[in-house]
Amino acid sequence: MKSSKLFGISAFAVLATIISCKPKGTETAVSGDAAEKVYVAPGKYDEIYNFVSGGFNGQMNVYGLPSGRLLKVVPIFSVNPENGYGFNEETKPMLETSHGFIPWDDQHHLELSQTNGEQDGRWIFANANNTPRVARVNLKTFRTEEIIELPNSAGNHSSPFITENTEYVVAGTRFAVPTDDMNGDVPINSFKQNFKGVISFIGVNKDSGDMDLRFQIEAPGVNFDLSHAGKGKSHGWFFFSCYNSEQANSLLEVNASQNDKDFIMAVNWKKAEEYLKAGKGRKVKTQYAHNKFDESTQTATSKMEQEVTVLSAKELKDICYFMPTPKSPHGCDVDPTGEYIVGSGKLAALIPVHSFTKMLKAIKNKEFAGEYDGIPILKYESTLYGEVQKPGLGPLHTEFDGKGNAYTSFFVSSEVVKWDIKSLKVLDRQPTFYSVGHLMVVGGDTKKPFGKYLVAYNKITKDRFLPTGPELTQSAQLFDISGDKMKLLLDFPTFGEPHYAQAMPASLIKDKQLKFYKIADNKHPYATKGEAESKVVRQGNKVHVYMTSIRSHFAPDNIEGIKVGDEVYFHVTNLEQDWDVPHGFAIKGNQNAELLIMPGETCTLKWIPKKAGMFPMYCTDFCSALHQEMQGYVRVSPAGSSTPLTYSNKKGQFLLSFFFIKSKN
Ligand code: CUK
Ligand code: CUA
Repeated sequence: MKSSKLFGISAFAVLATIISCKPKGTETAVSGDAAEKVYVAPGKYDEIYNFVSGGFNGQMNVYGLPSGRLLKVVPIFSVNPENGYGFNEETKPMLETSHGFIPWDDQHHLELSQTNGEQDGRWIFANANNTPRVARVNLKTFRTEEIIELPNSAGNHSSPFITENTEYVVAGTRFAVPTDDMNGDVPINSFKQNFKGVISFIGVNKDSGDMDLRFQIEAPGVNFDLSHAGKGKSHGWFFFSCYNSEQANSLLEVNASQNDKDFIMAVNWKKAEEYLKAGKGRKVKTQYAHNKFDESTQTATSKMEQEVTVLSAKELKDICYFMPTPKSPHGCDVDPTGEYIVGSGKLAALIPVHSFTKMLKAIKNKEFAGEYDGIPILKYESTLYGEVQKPGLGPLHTEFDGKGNAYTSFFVSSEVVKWDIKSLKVLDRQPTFYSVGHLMVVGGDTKKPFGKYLVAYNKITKDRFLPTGPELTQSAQLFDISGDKMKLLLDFPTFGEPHYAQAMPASLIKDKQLKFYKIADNKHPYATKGEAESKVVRQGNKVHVYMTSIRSHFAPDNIEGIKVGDEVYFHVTNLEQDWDVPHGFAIKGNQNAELLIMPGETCTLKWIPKKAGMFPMYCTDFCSALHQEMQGYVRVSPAGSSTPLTYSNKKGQFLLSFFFIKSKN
């Protein structure tokens, strides 16, 4: 903010800076009708769903816009005690990887599925940065349905971006590493010989959404940072920004900031598909987990895949091309027409815009400026459409409004800048509070942006919200971009660290939500479809409790004959057949989490009692006036004791368990 004169900030903003020694902003930046524009009256719905990445909490947060109201937190790469995700037996397999169970990750980018380059409201994809994975969340249930791990990768950052018909979810690796079929136990300073940057093309089944790792491309060892698919005329191509073309392996802050230009790598994936068909790939033996949640059994399974096909960019000369791009580019964004490819160089004092048409011509005419590790480098002038001059400091990301305008976030100068794609002229700039990372226009990376709102996701908020100890909330700022000038409307706090986000008109999915699971369709192997069927079954030291829940009791609600050393599985089926009537389940001392069981669903809590005694269990979700009555007891006897296995059904009778099955051992 201090360096405003450098960037030609409007007189208005300069004035605001002079008046206040500390940039206060809100009073000056927010116009009188802002409150009216974000006010959603009680009983009214928001206009937009905003899906915001949770960063290091591994979750996705769903907000309504323009109100900024938090609607839901969806666990993806995280365990969630609120609903048992990652803790109950059904969902534990979702977090399996080749490194074992991982209850956490760093979630940066979200991408909504598209048909013909427009949002279709079916799924949203999410990346895990640390242990490379891509997830698919179903937008009918707001549940994570599938997670696939990515081999030959590390730091899955330029991910998960999709092609215009969701043919592929694409993921580029941030850390170059030796591929899984090489010995990774090599000196770090052998980077240039041994380290590769691999990008993954994950196929998506049109109907089911099921993902499969179709192929990978092995590219030089640079750091792929972000990417976006071509669209329209550039459909069939994918663009990846990369930094560290210096191939430094230490003190990157200095050593990876030497070159004036790094690259955007253009990938001809249609061509790559041809090579794949022609059998040009090398089969790499590796291991990666593929986890799927089956809605009919309501249970996830984890499968370890063993092989992936890798195409070499170096050998297959015409699938990858480097476009020089100043300097350490971060965002890599393609405008709605597919013609303009915008690179945002973190250390660049301008924004380069490449032309897809010029790029094709340059490839055809071999306008090369040499090679980089076997990959042709196109001449900067040959692909460049033009540069936005003096836009701001530290450009990161660009989105589009579909009306010929681009919006770029500037981390260092802490602002959002609107510019004209054709003329490359800066049209407007607004300060953010403070240090914006990603920004998002509703539908802003599709062929048809909705274009009414822009949200800036800020890294620093000191002095904006009530303080909360050493760590302050991060935030989002909503702008109205319907007019010539952007107007700040609202600040709202966010969960975790927000990176990229997506948003779409609520009308796309609002009336397509699953209201409950049909009990008749429940194929869970331990489902109990009526109270009369509730029972307790001992198999050696394993005890399976087939339990039902309905307002306001469990069946059975008293169990005796559990012994120390038993493994008890509570398979609780929620018999309700109505919208938004979950029941909870918890038992004293259970070391995992509660269950939160949706109507018609079955969930399993594993419980290993450690000592003899009386263990109350109860429903954790206030489900009816008699919710507090929804409780029961489990009596635990010492190991080897002779307490018979009995349980009570609804009528209060105690039944001796006739389901004693001898342990196979
Ligand atoms: S990002 Cu991951 S460092 Cu700019 Cu997409 Cu925040
Ligand atoms: Cu069921 Cu409270």
